[in-house]
Amino acid sequence: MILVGQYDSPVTRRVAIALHHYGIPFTRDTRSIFGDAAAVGKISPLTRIPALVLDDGEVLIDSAAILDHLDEQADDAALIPASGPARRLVLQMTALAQGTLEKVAAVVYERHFHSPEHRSTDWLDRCLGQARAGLDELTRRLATPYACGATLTHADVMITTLVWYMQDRMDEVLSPTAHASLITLAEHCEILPVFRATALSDFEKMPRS
Ligand SMILES: N[C@@H](CCC(=O)N[C@@H](CS)C(=O)NCC(=O)O)C(=O)O
Repeated sequence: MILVGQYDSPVTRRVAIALHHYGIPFTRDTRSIFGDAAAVGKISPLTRIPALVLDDGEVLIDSAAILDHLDEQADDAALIPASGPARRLVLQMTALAQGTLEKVAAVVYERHFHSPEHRSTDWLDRCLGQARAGLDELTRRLATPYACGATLTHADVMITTLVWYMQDRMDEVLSPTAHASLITLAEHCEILPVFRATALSDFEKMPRS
């Protein structure tokens, strides 16, 4: 199978980390959604990443929908419990982290695509406030040693790739004190082999504005 997307995309990275964790072999298509938009659009209908091209040619899009398929393959080894409150907890923590990422990405895109005089400060303030609220709530709900308790789950992966993205791109609402527990969790996860396997190559970066 082929994972389409560069690793500066936290949601692409989270799929890659799950693939490594499950021991599922894959190759990569690292063409850029910006520099190679037409080529990526031929594979991924919304010109978004990640997309996963299965061995029979079927194309899956959206990290959550892709992980749903990979979790089925992984069965008992899945990074999420099969059912019940424990599953809901992982889904909700993951959704909080993914929703926070969406607000952070909205800020990054607004600043990238609009010159300062054309940016909406109302929109930026709203997104920054939502991102801060997401981080605050994640911090409040965070368990130890992992986000949802004793074992690594999709929530840890999403939080870690979110923290990495914010530290790299837009860290103004990520507080070293208020959100220290999220940063510590991310540091702990980043040294695990399955996370290290998804280190970025130099070319895998959205151009800076
Ligand atoms: N909900 C989607 C979000 C996908 C997404 O927004 N990907 C970004 C990269 S992190 C993207 O492709 N952005 C380009 C665009 O939306 O035009 C998922 O989890 O896969």
